[in-house]
Parts: sequence; structure tokens; C-alpha cells
Amino acid sequence: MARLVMVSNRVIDFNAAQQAGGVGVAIYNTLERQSGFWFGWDGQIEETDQPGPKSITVGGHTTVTEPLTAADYNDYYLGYSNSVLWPVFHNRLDLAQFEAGYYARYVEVNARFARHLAPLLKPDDVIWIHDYHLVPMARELRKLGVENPIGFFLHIPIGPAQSLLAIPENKEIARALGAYDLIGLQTQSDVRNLIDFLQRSVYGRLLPSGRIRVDDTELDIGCFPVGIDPKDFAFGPGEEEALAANEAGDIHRIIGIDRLDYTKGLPQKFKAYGKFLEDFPEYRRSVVLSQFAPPTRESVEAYADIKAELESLAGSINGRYGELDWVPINYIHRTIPRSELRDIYRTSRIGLVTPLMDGMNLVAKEYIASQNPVDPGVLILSKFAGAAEQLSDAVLVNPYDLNDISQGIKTALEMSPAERRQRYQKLMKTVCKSDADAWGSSYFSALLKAGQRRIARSPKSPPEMGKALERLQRATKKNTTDSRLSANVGT
Ligand code: GDG
Repeated sequence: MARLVMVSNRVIDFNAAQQAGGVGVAIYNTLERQSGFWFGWDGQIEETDQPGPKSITVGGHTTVTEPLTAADYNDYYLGYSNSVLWPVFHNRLDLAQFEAGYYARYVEVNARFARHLAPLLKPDDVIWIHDYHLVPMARELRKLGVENPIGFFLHIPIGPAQSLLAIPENKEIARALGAYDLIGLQTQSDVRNLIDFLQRSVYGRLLPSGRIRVDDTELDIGCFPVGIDPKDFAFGPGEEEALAANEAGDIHRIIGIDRLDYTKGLPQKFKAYGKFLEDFPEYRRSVVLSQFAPPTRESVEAYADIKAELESLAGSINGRYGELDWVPINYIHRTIPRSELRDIYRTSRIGLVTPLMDGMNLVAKEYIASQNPVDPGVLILSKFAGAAEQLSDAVLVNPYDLNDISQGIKTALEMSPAERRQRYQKLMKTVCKSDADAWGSSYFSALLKAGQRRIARSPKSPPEMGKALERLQRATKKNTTDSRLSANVGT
């Protein structure tokens, strides 16, 4: 059976991965169902000229990891990945540090990962690479003669082609993307933007088959919205009652949980909440905004700025509207244990998720999955989160328009129980249908097919490739069955 080789920038210990949230949980869930291993950076920084991979198997799960040097961490991770690609893909050209010269080491680290991964591969392994840190990795693997199917999934959004074209190395990035068999994206809008970028950067051609030709390679691009496992947020018998005893009386909690990142629209959220308190004074004392914003990438300058801005905004709103016995904003700059998330979501009347741009946003899905079906809360969701393409029954708002967010909060607070239940049922159906299993199995199945098509066309070593093709065909059949099964769960 084909092994699935997951590659991501950061590999999390299998025992801790379920606690991590986001990309870590998505990869963990997929590897739970499919044999294989997880390859990438172990999160350590070590000064060694020859960092080599370490393989660890715990409870049947294997991770193969290696450290980065301090220079790698600075140029590849903080530099090109998080100070060039992250801002540009989120359409923040003003924050991109193009001139810093990070690109050479970005490619170098990808080439080293490829050199260390290639000897571990078997002929029928399927390689699935995640996220913007690792765009060049397929190209580097192909240079080493790796012919296996290689797919890429981008967890972040793709801004307009115009923004991506501003990257000085945009042609190299476009050609590196062209080395994959399949590129998976979160939304249809991302698919359109990527095709536009490939056409304008390297004259990519959209073929009648729907595939894209870049130089002499053809690739598939598809939309595979990432999901959660709703069971992680479900309530068992008796748990509800225990929780009810802890609820905060007559005060409605509005919950926000976002990494402290400039893409998450936190200053706008705080300002909109201040506007809500100003415009609708009758709601003062009956609401509280609890915003958790765990720290992230603190050594990148743009992240330090936002921290200071939020502290000042929270202070001024609390100073202006607060009373001796009522604090309008609880702002908590810490990570909370994952085991507490479900109860916090459940006891919050509103989930306020207003990123300026976001690949998907799993917090929106987690909030819905945690609600009490009899008395659910209301999700207020940014139109510019990938999740909005699927969760159209949320109260959708423009995160740049403070008035729209403020009105959205009022609408949510005044919504009748019947309308809340109706919206919740539709949203929950989508969250369950498009869950983590459906994401992993539909992507894997599409990747096998894309790899199969390339191998069938390949002039290289017919006997060996023929055998690999047979194995892939068998695996595709099996996997399509798995994917149909998992797509039915929870619908
Ligand atoms: C990328 C894309 C895309 C947050 N605070 C705490 C905590 N979290 C967990 C949440 C959730 C996860 O982190 C965050 O998920 P997001 O989807 O918002 O996003 P990113 O980390 O930015 O990741 C994003 C995602 O990839 C998946 O494809 O949706 O658009 O940017 O699971 O619950 N977990 C704990 N404590 C916290 O304080 N335990």
C-alpha cells in the first residue's frame, strides 16, 4: 500500500500534535488514517554544519525531523517565509521585506530537506508537502530524480496576482509551484488567483482539461477546504449541566481566539467593539469581549507593533467605558490549553472571527462544533476568511468596516432563538460534511490521480514506472472507497 509522506515546516511530537490546533492537527488526523511518516523541522535551533534527520517511532507513528541553524531560522523561517511570503500572500505588500536577501537560504534549506528526504523514499510513496515555507521542495526532489507523486497544500490565502508579481523572485516561485502534480488550496478564489499568477508570471497555459501547463510540466490545481474533527468539540451526557453552573450570569460573552497576527484584524475588532459600546449604550454591562491572542513570531518586527497597539486599545476602551464592577474587554495574551477551548466556545453567545484575510480559519468551525444545538450562539465571520465561502449562514461582515462589525454584534445579540438554531443547523452540517477526514482523503485521492497521469505520460524507465503505476492504481481505488466512506460520516 502506498505510504503517505507528510512534509511540513514544523513537525510536532505525535503525543502533542492533537493539542496544537491548526495545521498540526490537520496533518495528525490524516496520518492517523494512512500509514506513512511526517518529515520536517523539529523546532530546535542547533549550530551544526551538517544537521541530519532523526527518526522516532512512538505508538506506530514515525516522525523524521532535523534542526535548523540560527542562520536558517533567521533567513528561511523568520525571513523569506514570514517576512516575504506570509505578508505578500495575505496582500500586505507594505510589510514585506523584499530587500533583505533571504531567498538564497530559503532555497538552500529546501534543497537540504530534499537531500535528506530522498533516500528515505520508496517507489510508491506519495509525498504531500504543506505550506509556504516549502514551495521549492518538489523542484529540489525532482532534481534528485524523485518521480513519486508530489502534492502541495497551501494553508494560507493567495492574494491577487498583482501582489505576488511584486516578489522579486516571482518567476522562480511560479516555476517551483509548477513542479508539483497537484496544488491544493482552501477556496475557489485562491484557485482563480493562483491560475492568474501563473499565467502572468511564467506564461502558464490553462489547458482544456482544466490543468495548467508551466514550461514542460502540467499540474492540477484544486480547492480542498480544510476541516476539523467535530467530535473533538462534542459534548457527552452530563457535561452540559456541569458547564451551565459556571456560566457568567446575565452577561453575554463575545469570544475571540486568534494568534496575535496582523492578518487577524484584531485592532479593527477592538475598535469596532468600542464603537458598538458607544453607539448602543443600552448593551454596556451586558456584554464582555474575551479576546485570547497567544503570542507568535515575536521576533518579527510587525508582530511587536501589533502587540503594543492592542494593549493600548484594550486599555483605552476599558478606561473609557469600564465600571468598578464591569470590564468591557478581557484581553489575554497567552496560550490556553486546548482542553479548555470547547467549554469557552460553548459558553460564549457570540464567536467574533474577523480576520482581514485568512486561508480558512478553523476557530470559526470549532466555535460552531462546540455549540449547544438547543441554544446555540451566533458566529460573526469576516467575508475575507476562507471559511466564509463555506459558512455563508454566519453573520458575514466586512472586517475593515467598524460600523458593519458593530451592527453585526447587535444583530447577533438580538437574534431570535429560532433563527439561531436554524443558522446553527446549516453551519453544523457543513462543518461535519467538510471535516478533517474528508479533507485528507479527498486530497490524497486527487493527488494519486494527478501523479498517475504524469507517470503514464512519462518517457522514463518504463518497467519500473509501469509497476509504480499499477500500485498507484490499486491504491487510488482503495483510497476512493475510503474517501466516500469518510465523506458520509457526520452528514
Ligand atoms: C493556517 C492558516 C488555516 C488558537 N489559540 C489557541 C489555540 N488556537 C488554535 C485554534 C485553531 C488554531 O489554533 C488556529 O487555526 P487557524 O485556522 O485560525 O489558523 P493558523 O494557525 O493561522 O493557520 C489558516 C489553517 O492554517 C489550517 O489550514 O485555517 O487560515 O493561516 O485550531 O483552536 N489553541 C490552544 N490555545 C490557544 O490559545 N490550545
